[in-house]
This record gives sequence, C-alpha cells and structure tokens, in this order.
Amino acid sequence: MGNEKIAEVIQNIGDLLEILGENPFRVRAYHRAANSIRGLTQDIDKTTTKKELDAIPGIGSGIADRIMELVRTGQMEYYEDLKERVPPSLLELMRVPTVGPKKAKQFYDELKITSVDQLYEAASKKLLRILPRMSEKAEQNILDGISQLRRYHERILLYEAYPIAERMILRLVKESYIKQADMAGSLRRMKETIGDIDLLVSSNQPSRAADFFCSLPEVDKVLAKGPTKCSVVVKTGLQIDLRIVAPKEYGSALQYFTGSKEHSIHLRDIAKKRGLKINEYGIFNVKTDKKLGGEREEDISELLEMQMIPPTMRENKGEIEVAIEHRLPDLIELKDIKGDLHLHSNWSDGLSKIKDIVEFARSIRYSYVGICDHAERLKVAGGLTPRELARRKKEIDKLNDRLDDFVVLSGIELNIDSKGEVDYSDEVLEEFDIVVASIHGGFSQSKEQITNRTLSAMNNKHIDIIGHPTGRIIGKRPPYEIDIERVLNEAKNTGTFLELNSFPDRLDLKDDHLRMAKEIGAKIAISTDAHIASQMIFINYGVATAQRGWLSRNDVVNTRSVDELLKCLKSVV
Ligand code: DGT
Ligand code: CA
Ligand code: CA
Ligand code: ZN
Repeated sequence: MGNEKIAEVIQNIGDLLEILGENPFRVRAYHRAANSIRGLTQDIDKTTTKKELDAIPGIGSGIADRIMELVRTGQMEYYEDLKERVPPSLLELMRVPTVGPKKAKQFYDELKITSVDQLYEAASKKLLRILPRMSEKAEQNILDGISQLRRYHERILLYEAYPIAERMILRLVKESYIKQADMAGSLRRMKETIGDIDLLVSSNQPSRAADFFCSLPEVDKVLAKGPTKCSVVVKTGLQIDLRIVAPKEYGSALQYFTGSKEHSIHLRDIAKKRGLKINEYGIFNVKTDKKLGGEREEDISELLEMQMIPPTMRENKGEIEVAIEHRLPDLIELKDIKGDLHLHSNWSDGLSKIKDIVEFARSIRYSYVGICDHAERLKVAGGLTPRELARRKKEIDKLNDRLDDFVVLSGIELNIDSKGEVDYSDEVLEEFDIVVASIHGGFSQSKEQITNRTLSAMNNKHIDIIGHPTGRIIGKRPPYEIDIERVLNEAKNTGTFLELNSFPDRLDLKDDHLRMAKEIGAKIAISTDAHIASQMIFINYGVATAQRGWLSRNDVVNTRSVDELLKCLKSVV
C-alpha cells in the first residue's frame, strides 16, 4: 500500500466525518494528515514505527494508530464502520471537483441523487438552484465541475491512440483504390491527449473505401457508414472518424480536418481579407468563384504567400502571423536526437541491463546514453547506496572500454527533498558524469516552497538537469504548484537544463512551458525516463511536444555530440 493510497483513505475518513456532521476539528485533523502523507518523501511501510508516524507534522497519535493498523493489516475497522454509516454514493458525488461533503449530502437528502450522472441531469433540468443555499451560479459551478471530471476521463493519451491509427493507415494505403491516407485532427497535431482519432483518405471509389475501413479487424462497432464519412469504435472503446474525399480535394480536406478548429478559422479570415475562400473542398477566388487549388496541402500556403506550418504548430497561438512573415522556427526532428539522458537500469527499478540499453540505443542510432538510476532515498524504487554505485560504475567503465563509437554516461536521478536538499555528499556527487534531480514527494507544499526547492537544486553545482519539472501525471495527478517562469530564468542563469520528460503520461515540461523556455533562453534535455530499454522509442512523443513548443535543434542539449554535451554540463566544470 503506497502513501497515495493511505492518504486517500485518510482523506475519505475526513470527508465521511464531515458528511456525518462530526466535529470540524476532527475533520480538519484527518484532512491535514492526508496532506502530510502526500507530502512525505519516504514511503510509509511495514517497517515504519508508530513513533516515526507520530513525529510527522500533522499526524497525531490517534491517526498514527489507525495508519499503523491499515499498513499492517491492509484494512481499518474505523474506516469500514464509517463507510457503513454513509451511502457510498456520497463519496462518488464528491469526485466532482466542485462538490464538497455538504453539497453531496444535500443533493442526496433532498433529491435522492446517488450518482454523477443523476447530478448532471438534475443540474441540467435546473433543479439544483432551487435548493436552500444554492443559486444559479452554484448550479453552473456543479455543471462545470462535472464536465471537468468527464474531460479527464474521456480523453486518452497520445501514445494509446497513435499506434492504432498508424496500423490502420498502413492497411488503408495498401488498397489500390485508396490513393492517400493520413492521420488528421489532434492526432496529427500530436496533442498530448486525444478525444477521438480522425483519419483521412482519398479515393475515386469511396464506397469501397468505406466498406474496407469498416471491416478492419480492429473495428468493434460501426456507428455510421457512408461514402464520405464513417465512424467506428475499436476494441479499446476509442472512436475513429474516417473522411473520404476525392483526390483533387485532398489537400484542402487535410488542412481542414487537421485543425485545430481555431487555427483553421483564423486562416480562413486571413484568406478572406485577400479575396480568397478556403474550405474543405478547395481554395477559391471569392469574386469569380474559380477554384485555385486544393489538391495538395501546400496549395493553401502558396496561394496565401506564407510558409507551410507544421501540423504540430497549428494551435492558433501566433503561428499564422509568423508564417506570413516567413519566420517559422526550424523545428527539431527525431533524427536530431543523439542520445537519451534519463534512463533507469536494473540497478534500480528498471528492467533492462545496461548492456541491453546500450544495444537498443545503438539500434536507433544514438551515440550516448545517460544511465540515471534512482538515488538512495527513493527506497521504493531501489535507490542506490554509494557502495552499489561504485559497483555500477565498474560495470559502466568496462562497457565503455569495449565501445569505441558510443559512450555510457554514469548518472543518477537525485531526489529533491522538502527542504531542497539531495541524497548524497559532494564526494559521491563528484563521481557522476551527469546528474538529474527531481521532486518525488512533498507535492502539497506551497508554490513558494516547491519553487524554492527547485531553485536550490539548480544552484547545486553538481546538478545538470531538473527532471519532470512540474510533476504532473496526465489524467492522474495535476502538476504541483510551481512558478515556472522563475524556474526558467534560474535555469538560464545557472546553466541548468530542464527536462522534457517524454514518458507518455508525463510530457513534462509541456508545450506552453517549452515555448516560454525558448523565449527566456533556458535549454531543454529531451529524455524518456525509460524503465525498459524499448521505452526509449517514447522519445517520439517528446520530440513532437518540443515541436508544439516551437523548439529548434539548438534549444535542445541532447542534439549535440557527446563531447559538446560534456562541455556544457556543470559536473565537468
Ligand atoms: P480532439 O478529438 O478533441 O482531440 O480534437 P480534434 O482537434 O481532433 O477535434 P475533432 O475530432 O472534433 O475534429 C477534427 C478536426 O476537424 C478538427 O481538428 C478541425 C476540424 N473541425 C471540427 N469541427 C470544426 C468546425 O466547426 N470548424 C472548423 N473549421 N473545423 C472543424
Ligand atoms: Ca479528433
Ligand atoms: Ca473527430
Ligand atoms: Zn523521476
């Protein structure tokens, strides 16, 4: 049972007590204890003593006893009793971010609402606003909270959608009557989460193309089928929309269905001012209605005398203006990446041997890797003691002796603790070629505290890279409070790199932060945090995210050769 699970139980107890109208001081005590647990750097486990728990600020003796019981037996009698006294649906209602225990109880008592769906229905029918202590605004608040909850759960990660679409495209283009096939929508823009998959094909036999698509083995259910559009659901529950257009309209359709919607609308406005009309069928002269192009996507940018905007930039965040001025950045590409600087081996919690990591890295044409296993204090992740580090170093040295066109960097992922300090003494830190430092606990601290922790790590002369700087896990954990602008400025001033962690549920820093980094002049390291050698291919999602942040090759340190890289790392200085 991890800290997160324990914190959840303690939090629930507080919520349940609140629903039951118990003493607010007791309620607060449980909520405070839950926060303390979330903020701990070390894990509570079977070896933790009552005394140690008691010593944690925010955890009193009574709660410590209950946690001990939970950790030892996997259950807590008090919690089970409380749950019997409160309908389970109230906790479910409280999953809506804008519904607290009082409201949950009110909705249950007065309207017999037991699920989020029922709550949504009641709010839509304007039934909530007439309750005591409710208002029209409060009702809207509840609706907003529900859509927030649903958005979180409905969208899927880019990496879950991408391979499905890729396989389908490969099948589609093999058919002789299908001329072209591409991804469109948020998938082609490589957005971090995907609402549904959009695919586009061109064919002169659209019905045949529709039949073929709907009979692909991945398809579970056909929602709609016609010669211009099909919608299906695949076995994983994901919806796929396919548009079928004539080859002479393919470019315009691809532009239209790639979006984003806001980008397309803005582009259309610009065209209008120049007497042109753009839609999914082509580009036309408004006055004469003559079709000027649309077979190729480039027709549009050529007719508008602007640069072709890469799909990853099409979010209506200023890219159209920049393209008109012919000042688009030369975006980083996958082939620019020369090595991965954040990898875990089987020395800590990774599954691959260092030699297998090297083999995989060479197969994707890298020339170096940074093995950054977990440091000592992250015991749950097999954090290494100085003695283990010395043994690992021998293994790395031996490998390097054998390799002549490849370098294994001996690295570490330190834990930035709640005071901003890290795991080892200076003598140990000096031994590493590369040092990543990350926050792995104490997430509930204030913005000021978390920012300061990160700043003090950046001022450590051994720390080269800050790992996953905002700590978010997409769909699971929001980023912790952190002043990114201050962090970026300090990164630039101290010559520390910030990671773009490419693990599919992290993508941290995210696109907007990367763009800010570029403007400030802070440098980025795109790494994968792979725990299995083959996960190094996730770099693809990192590079796409970097493109969405407008980054060029020069903004990213691991586009450099190993010699150049070592020169700009702090630890060598
Ligand atoms: P998603 O699916 O939520 O991740 O995001 P998208 O961008 O894939 O959106 P989706 O699937 O609703 O629509 C696919 C594309 O179709 C979208 O990127 C642009 C285009 N599109 C959809 N609705 C409109 C619209 O009302 N106007 C314009 N201009 N384009 C639209
Ligand atoms: Ca979509
Ligand atoms: Ca769609
Ligand atoms: Zn980490």
